[in-house]
Amino acid sequence: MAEQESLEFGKADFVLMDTVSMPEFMANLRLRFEKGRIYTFIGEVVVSVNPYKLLNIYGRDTIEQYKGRELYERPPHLFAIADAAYKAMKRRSKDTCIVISGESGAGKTEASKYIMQYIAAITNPSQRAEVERVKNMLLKSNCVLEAFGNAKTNRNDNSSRFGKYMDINFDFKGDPIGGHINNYLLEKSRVIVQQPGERSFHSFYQLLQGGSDQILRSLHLQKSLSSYSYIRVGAQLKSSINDAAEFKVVAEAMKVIGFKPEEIQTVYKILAAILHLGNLKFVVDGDTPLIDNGKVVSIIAELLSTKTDMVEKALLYRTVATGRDIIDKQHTEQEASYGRDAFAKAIYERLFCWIVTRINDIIEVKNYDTTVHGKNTVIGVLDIYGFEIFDNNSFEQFCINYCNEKLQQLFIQLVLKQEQEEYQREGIPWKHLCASDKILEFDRDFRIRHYAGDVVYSVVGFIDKNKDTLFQDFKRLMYNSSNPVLKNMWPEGKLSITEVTKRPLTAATLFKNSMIALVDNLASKEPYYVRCIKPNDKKSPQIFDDERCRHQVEYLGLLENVRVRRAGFAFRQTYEKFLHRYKMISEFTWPNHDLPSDKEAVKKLVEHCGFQDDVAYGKTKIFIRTPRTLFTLEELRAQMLVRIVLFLQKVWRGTL
Ligand code: AD9
Ligand code: MG
Repeated sequence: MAEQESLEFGKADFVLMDTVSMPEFMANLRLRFEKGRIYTFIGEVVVSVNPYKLLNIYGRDTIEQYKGRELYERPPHLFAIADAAYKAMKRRSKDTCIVISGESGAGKTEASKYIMQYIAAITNPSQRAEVERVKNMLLKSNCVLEAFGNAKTNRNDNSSRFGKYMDINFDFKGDPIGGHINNYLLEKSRVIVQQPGERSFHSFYQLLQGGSDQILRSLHLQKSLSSYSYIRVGAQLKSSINDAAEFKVVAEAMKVIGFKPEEIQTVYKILAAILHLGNLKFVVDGDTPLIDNGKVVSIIAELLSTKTDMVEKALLYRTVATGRDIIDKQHTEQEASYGRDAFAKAIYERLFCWIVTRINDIIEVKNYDTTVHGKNTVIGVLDIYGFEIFDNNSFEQFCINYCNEKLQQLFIQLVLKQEQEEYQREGIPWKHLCASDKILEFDRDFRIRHYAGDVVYSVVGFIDKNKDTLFQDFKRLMYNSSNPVLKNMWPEGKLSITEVTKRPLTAATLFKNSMIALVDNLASKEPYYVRCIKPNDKKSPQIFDDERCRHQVEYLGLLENVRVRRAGFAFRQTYEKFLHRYKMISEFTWPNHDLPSDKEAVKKLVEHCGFQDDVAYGKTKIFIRTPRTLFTLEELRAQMLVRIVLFLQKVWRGTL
């Protein structure tokens, strides 16, 4: 159990509740939130409540208190979970992952950043320059990704509009040597339209508010947000983020990460081209659509390093192959507007993916020879867009909520079901518990009963977004850009119309496949969980909305989690591994035992230490009920190691 603070702060681990009931759970959660104790354990799971205010609990001194300590030695904290994942990785060479879940605005992204900061702070004690460089890149990449992938929504001023899974690779010493980011489906429709009260991606506002006059002039932009049709909806909104200051921070971060000046310049040009595209109007002359504001086309052509007539052609025509003939088919006005918006969304999405790829190029593990240095191990950190329900829910919410659904199922599978199955397999007496397994159901009006609530999805635009059509002409336009950075983002533009035969997979299929791969990846690692709760919908540090919190506790399955945990065993290990680690504690097992099996040897060791009432013996593993026992074993082991070292030193010096 977690080291107990004064009881005035409530119970630090829900496992310690007198009775496992919703009222008691909620009373403890509320008390701790009101006392500024936003973290509480359920065994090895950390439950976090968004404080909506800065707390002085992430500094160097706090980091020192958690470094190398056992999970239950210190009060609950993200650092405790980060340290546990790190230790498992280092001591047992296990790939681990930290899965952070909770609805939109619950605090996942902030938690993921604190976890990464912790890992950066406790590693590389010898200050190797290359490791410091890697750590710096990993930390700096966050603010760049947030600038281009986050936006103000009605749920969260800094809402992640993409999913992020970051692997941090460690060498045999446990120091970070690189990383890799997987990004999942960016909500690109936000580039062209936002709901009232929301904004587009931060990057646009940062450029307009923070770019120097010279930069803006070169991009033919003016500071006024309301001049640009694509971002007009949220132009007047107050943001809690200082866009102008953030522009400089992001530009500096890109520089430090290793983006070249011409690459950064291209990023700005793409943002500007999108803003200008939004202002393009089509007028109809007879049946023929024409571009109303030709000057804008030439600006776009200049920014994208292509020719004005080619941009115009791509906007007004599309090339189609009819049998052996290739013809230019003129768009209707509606098709032209559709094409323009699809183009704007696509170049933003490409830009985002390119930024991720560039960061990956820079942070990926290089020159690591596993035959010399041993296995390189990984800690993965997952921070994905949270479950969300808006007044109007479309394809994007469908994907986001589907993703959360998958993660919830994984949690049930890993934390609840696997636990029960393991006890059964090992022959440990066990009363079966029913986990609330809520599988997705469809009824016909497109209402889906999700684990976190019912959501009605609007079918308007759904199929279009799923098909995600981008006329091939735009791809060729970009591939033929004389800007090499841009050209590189569009490799498939080199295909001619007759070569493009395959119908691309739909957005939902691609997303589904990426989710299956993600879940498989997480399931192959040792998982650690942070379950985030949003205390109210007003972003207030004062309000603990009982009803809202209870709902989240319910659908996150936290009470079931406590029940499984209380009935269960905190720690289990195969007899062989257990002996390998603790055999020096007992004279019956050190240096080797002469008992008929490892299981018998472990029994002897446990009895010798007096822990027999706190363990159960499975077929292949020992199960330990309370973490305190494990902690004591670790202490005994550490004392013995010191004695062994002293003994060896004496032997070495010949003083024995
Ligand atoms: V979404 O699914 O991406 O829409 P998140 O990621 O769960 O959502 P986020 O981490 O962005 O939420 O937190 C929302 C806001 O809550 C932050 O911008 C902070 O203002 C606030 N927050 C969250 N966690 C903390 C914290 N530990 N300390 C202080 C916090 N403020
Ligand atoms: Mg987030």
